[in-house]
Amino acid sequence: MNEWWQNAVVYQIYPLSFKDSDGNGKGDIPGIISKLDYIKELGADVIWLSPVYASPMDDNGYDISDYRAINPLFGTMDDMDRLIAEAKARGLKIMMDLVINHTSDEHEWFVKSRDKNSPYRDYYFWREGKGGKEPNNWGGFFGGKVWEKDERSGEYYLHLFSEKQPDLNYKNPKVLEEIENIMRFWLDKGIAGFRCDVINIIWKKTLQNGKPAMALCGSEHYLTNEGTHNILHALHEDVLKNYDCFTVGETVFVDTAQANELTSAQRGELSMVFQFEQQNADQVFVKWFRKKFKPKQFFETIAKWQTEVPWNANYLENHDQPRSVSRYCSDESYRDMCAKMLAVMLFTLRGTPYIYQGEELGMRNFDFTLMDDIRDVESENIYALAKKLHIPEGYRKRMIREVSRDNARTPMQWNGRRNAGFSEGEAWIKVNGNHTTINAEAELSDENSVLNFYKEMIALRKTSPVLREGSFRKIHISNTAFVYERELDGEKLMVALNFSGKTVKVNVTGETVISNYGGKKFDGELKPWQGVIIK
Ligand code: TEU
Repeated sequence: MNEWWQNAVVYQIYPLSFKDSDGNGKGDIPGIISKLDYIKELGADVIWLSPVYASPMDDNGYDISDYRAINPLFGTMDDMDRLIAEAKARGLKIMMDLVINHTSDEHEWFVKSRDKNSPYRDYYFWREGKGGKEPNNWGGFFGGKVWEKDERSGEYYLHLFSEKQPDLNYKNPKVLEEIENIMRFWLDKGIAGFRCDVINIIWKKTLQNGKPAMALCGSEHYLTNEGTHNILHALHEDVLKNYDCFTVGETVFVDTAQANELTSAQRGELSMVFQFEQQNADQVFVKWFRKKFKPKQFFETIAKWQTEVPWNANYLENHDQPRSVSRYCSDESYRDMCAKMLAVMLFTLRGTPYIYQGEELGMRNFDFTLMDDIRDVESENIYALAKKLHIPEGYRKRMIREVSRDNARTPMQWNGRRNAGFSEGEAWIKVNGNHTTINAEAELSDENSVLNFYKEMIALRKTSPVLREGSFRKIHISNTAFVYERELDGEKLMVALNFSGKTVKVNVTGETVISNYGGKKFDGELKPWQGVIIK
C-alpha cells in the first residue's frame, strides 16, 4: 500500500513570480492565499513552496539569512501561519524548501564567523590561501570561483554557489543541531515536509584539489558520500521520523544506485529524490552547450529510473529548468497538444508527480529581447564568463535564451490583462507577451484547454490504483515514440506518447481511456504529439 505522499500530486510555487497582492511587483504570501482555491480545483494535494525565509535575495531566497523569519517582501509570520491554516482548511499541505548546504553571507552565523575567534568560525569553511592563491582549485555551480577572501582575517571562505552563499560545515556537530531545531520549528507549525536543496553535496570530505575536469572540478570530494548519508540519517532519526511528513532531495549527479541508497526505507534518509539525468544536464557546464533534444535518450533514461528505482519524484519543470513545451516541442502550432501529451506522461509514470506553476497552462520560455531583462544570478555569471572566453554575442544570447533559469521565472499568467493579472505594479521581471492568449482565466473557460486536461489527468490518477501503485514496464522506445505499461493485480494500462510532429505507428491498439485527441478507440497510429492511455 502506498503512503499518503505517494498518492499526492505536488504543485510547486515560486513565490516571487506567483501572485502579488500589494502592488510592489513581487509575489507574496497573501497572493498565494488568494489562489489556494485555484490549486485545490486543479487537484493538487501538496504545495512545495520555494524559499520564503528572510533573505537578501541574491539567489531569490536560496540564500537564507534567518530560517525562522519570513522575508518582509513575502509577508509576515502571521501570513505564513495563515497560509498553513488556509491550506489545511482546503485539505492542502505545505512543503517547505530546506536550503542547508549554505546560508546567506548575511546570516547571523556567518556575520559572526568573520571573526577568527568566534565560536561560529567553524560553522563555515574558512581557510588560508596557498602561495597567495585560493585554498584549492574547485569550480562553482554558477560558473565562477568558490573562494572569497575576507579582508578582516585575510582568510578565504568556501561557497559552491554565489559568493553570498557560504557553505556550512557539517563536520561541526553544532551545525547539525541548529538545522534540526529549525526543522522542528517548521514541522511543529504543521508543514508536511521538506524539499531538500542540493542535499547530496553537504558533506565535504576533504578540501583537497580536485581532478581538473570540464565539469565541476572538486566535486569528487563532496558528491553523495558516506558523510551525506550519515547526516541524512541523523535528520531522519532525530527529527523527521517523529512527524507525519515526507522529504524529496534535490540530488545532483546521482545515479539510480545512489538514489536507491538515499531513499531506502531500511537506511531511513529521504522519501524520494529528484534526478538530473533525464535533463541531460548532470554536467553542470554542459547544460549551457545544450545539444538538440534527443527523445530516445530521454525515454531510455526515464525508463531506466522507472525500472531501477522503486519510487521516483517525477517532474518536467521547476524554477531552474526551461519550460517543457519550449524544450521538448519546437513547433509553436502544437503547443497545446505537446503540453497535454507531457501531462499524460507526468501523471502516468510511477512516482509522485510534481507540477511547476504555469506548467498546467502550457506556459512557454521567456520571450526577452535584451540581456537587461535577465535577472538570474546564474545567467549573469555565465554570460560574463562566456564573454571572457570570447564566445560570440549571438551564441551567448542563445545560451541564455535556451537554458536560463529565468525561462521559468516570468510571472504566472492569471489573465490576459495588464501584467497578466500578476501584479498591479511593475513586475520584477517581464511578463511573457503571450499572456494575452495563454492564461488561467481563458483556460478555465475553455473546455479543451491545457489546464482542463491537467484537471482530467489528475482526477484520473486519483481514481486509478494502477496509475498510483502499479508496476512500470517499458514496451517500446524509438526516436519519436515511448510506450509503456502500468500493471497492478492483473489490471493493465498502456501509455503511448509521440514526441514528434509526425504520425507514428506503434504496436498497440485498444480502448482509449484518455487522449489529447479524444476518441474512443486507438488503432495504433499516434497523431502529432499525441499522448494516449489505452485499456
Ligand atoms: O539548485 C541546484 C543546482 O544544482 C542547479 O539546478 C542550479 O540551479 C544550476 O542550474 C546549476 O547549473 C538549487 C536550487 O534549486 C537553485 O534555485 C539554487 O540556486 C541552488 O540550489 C542554490 O541554492
